[in-house]
Amino acid sequence: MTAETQATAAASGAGATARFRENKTIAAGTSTERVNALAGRLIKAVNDVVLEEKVSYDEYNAFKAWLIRVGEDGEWPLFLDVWVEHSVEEVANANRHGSKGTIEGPYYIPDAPVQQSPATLPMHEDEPGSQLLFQGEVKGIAGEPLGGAMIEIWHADDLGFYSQFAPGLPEWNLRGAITTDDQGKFQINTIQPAPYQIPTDGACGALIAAAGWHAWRPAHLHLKVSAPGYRLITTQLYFEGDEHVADDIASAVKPELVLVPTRRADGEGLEVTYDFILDPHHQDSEIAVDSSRGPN
Ligand code: MBD
Ligand code: FE
Repeated sequence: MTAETQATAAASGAGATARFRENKTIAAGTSTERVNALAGRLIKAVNDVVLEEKVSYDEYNAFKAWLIRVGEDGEWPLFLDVWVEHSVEEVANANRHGSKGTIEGPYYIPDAPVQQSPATLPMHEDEPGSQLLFQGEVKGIAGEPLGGAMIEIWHADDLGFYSQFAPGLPEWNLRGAITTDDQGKFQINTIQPAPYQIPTDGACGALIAAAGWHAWRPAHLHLKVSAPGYRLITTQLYFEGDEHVADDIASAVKPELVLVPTRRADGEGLEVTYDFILDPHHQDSEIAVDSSRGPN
């Protein structure tokens, strides 16, 4: 595993930046009024810090140098997803009734090979880490089982590395897209992910060290769950007893998302059960219908 230990912040940052450029569409059509309001408030917030904290030229120049380095290291996706995305997610998912969502983070890759449940994620034959059977059901908010729902799952290996962002790992290692059976049930065999430390050798790591913070996220599974006619949910699941559940650097843990694995009844390792409850799509359009009833 020497290749993996040579993973650098700049390499995974460059990968995350390239991924973002390929797949995210910038919200074209944001109105002048909205840009004025948001950019204006952001600039004012920074100026307020300068004035209230009496920021010196040395501090201002250190800040400028650091911002330049964030770009050089490709760490804008990492920086934003660790320190800002949780609030965006809170706004985006405030009106859901089903399962809790949380942040996507910088390491999602679409179009993983599709498998039907029961499935085993692609991994090395001697993949380090305890075996984990992750199982449950996908349903709608009335409890209706969603057969053929899609569960995209991705997670770090036992050393905390994500395939396609650290060198030396098979392309789809510990990544998959699993469809539920006609009862909406799924069984996914994988390994227990390890707690994850965000790269310490890049600009974000330098900030963390300079501020006396820690770089840890609790061990987590990343998921996107979807079914036709239902709202896709992006979420993560965590494990009770992990010390970083209580102080995730990315502020992305919610109590509903912390699972308690048990010894596996019919084999080695651990098993854990979680049901995903999806909101129907039409809730968004209901809002549109309601407002169309008004005088304008
Ligand atoms: C991760 O694995 C992650 O999930 C987030 C949010 C940020 C950095 C690395
Ligand atoms: Fe992650």
